[in-house]
Amino acid sequence: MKMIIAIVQDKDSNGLLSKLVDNNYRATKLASTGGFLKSGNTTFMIGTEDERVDHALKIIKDNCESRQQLIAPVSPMSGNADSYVPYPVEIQVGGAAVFVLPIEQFLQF
Ligand code: 2BA
Repeated sequence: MKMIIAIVQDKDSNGLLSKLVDNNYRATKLASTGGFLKSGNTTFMIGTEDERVDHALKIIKDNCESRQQLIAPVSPMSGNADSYVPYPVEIQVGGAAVFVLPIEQFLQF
């Protein structure tokens, strides 16, 4: 068994959850915050059999878009003036950051 941890953008989360459930995956959706942008994203925990991992990864890939996002300039008063960038910078976020972990035991009581 494996645990898939997928960090996705909030905009993709409801569509992805529906697709996972439609395909008989069990998933838990958590509200999370990205360390870099310090804005909300969504983390999925999906426990599944080894042979179903590739299909789950395809569903994630097909349902999570990569998007450009603008980072607003941060006031030099709130940080290091040396790293101050006075204009918005565009970065690419997502589609999904995914980890696949081995599971030693899965128990339900
Ligand atoms: P954030 O940490 O808010 O990062 C958002 C986006 O900012 C990243 O998109 C990346 O394009 C950029 N970014 C992050 N750290 C950077 C840095 N040190 N320098 C320059 N640009 C940087 P993604 O790579 O698609 O990541 C989206 C979200 O996935 C991240 O949100 C974070 O919540 C999670 N994530 C990505 N890689 C991770 C990892 N290795 N461990 C844990 N969480 C991760």
